[in-house]
Amino acid sequence: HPMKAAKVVFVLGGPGSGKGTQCALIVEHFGFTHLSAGDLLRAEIKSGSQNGAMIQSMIKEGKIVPSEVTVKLLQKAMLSSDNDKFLIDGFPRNEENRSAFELITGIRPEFILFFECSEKEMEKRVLGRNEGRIDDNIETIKKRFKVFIDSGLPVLKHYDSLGKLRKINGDRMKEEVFESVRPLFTAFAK
Ligand code: UP5
Ligand code: MG
Repeated sequence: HPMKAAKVVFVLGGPGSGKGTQCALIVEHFGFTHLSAGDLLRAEIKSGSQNGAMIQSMIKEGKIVPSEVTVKLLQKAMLSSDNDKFLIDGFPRNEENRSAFELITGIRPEFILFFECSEKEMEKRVLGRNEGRIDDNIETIKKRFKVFIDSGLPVLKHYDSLGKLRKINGDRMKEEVFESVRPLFTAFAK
């Protein structure tokens, strides 16, 4: 386990809850490296990889890509970085993701940052984003909400039972949300 010394924070929340937006602010203020599992998977599709077609169809359906694919991408990104502080955004999405990551990397997260946001607000944000994502349409969004409830909530429950869950009200303006996030990271300031 060559990465065992790395400091990892998992950043979780429903689709459009503001994970990517808040990660950018944490990077800027606290020098973490941001690894969005979704971005890594989308880059893998673009790269013309063997798995590209499979990943694309899973994302289009709002389904969770097999752990071995995602964990490998995260591991590769961590090993090729010279930083030792990582925000892992949008992963783990189910209990199987969680146990595969722990087993393969030996890493236990410092804590879990969880953005709580209403479906009404998340839907508005995702539909308003306009970045051409194949999953940003109302049918796929409904599926993403359901997968988040069915598969994502058990992960949050697990970390809550370990005292590692940090719940943030994500329903506010991004600057206000960040003021709640900031104190959680002051211990990691450079
Ligand atoms: N915005 C952000 N904050 C705002 C605020 N406070 N007020 C008003 N607007 C705000 O934000 C979304 C939009 O809202 C943006 O336009 C932003 O400006 C605005 P963003 O920060 O992008 O939210 P985020 O939570 O990152 O939303 P995202 O859509 O990326 O979340 P998902 O979890 O749905 O997407 P992700 O890329 O993580 O995963 C996509 C798919 O990949 C999954 O559905 C799944 O199929 C697959 N996947 C896996 O299979 N495994 C993985 O491990 C990861 C992904
Ligand atoms: Mg995102």
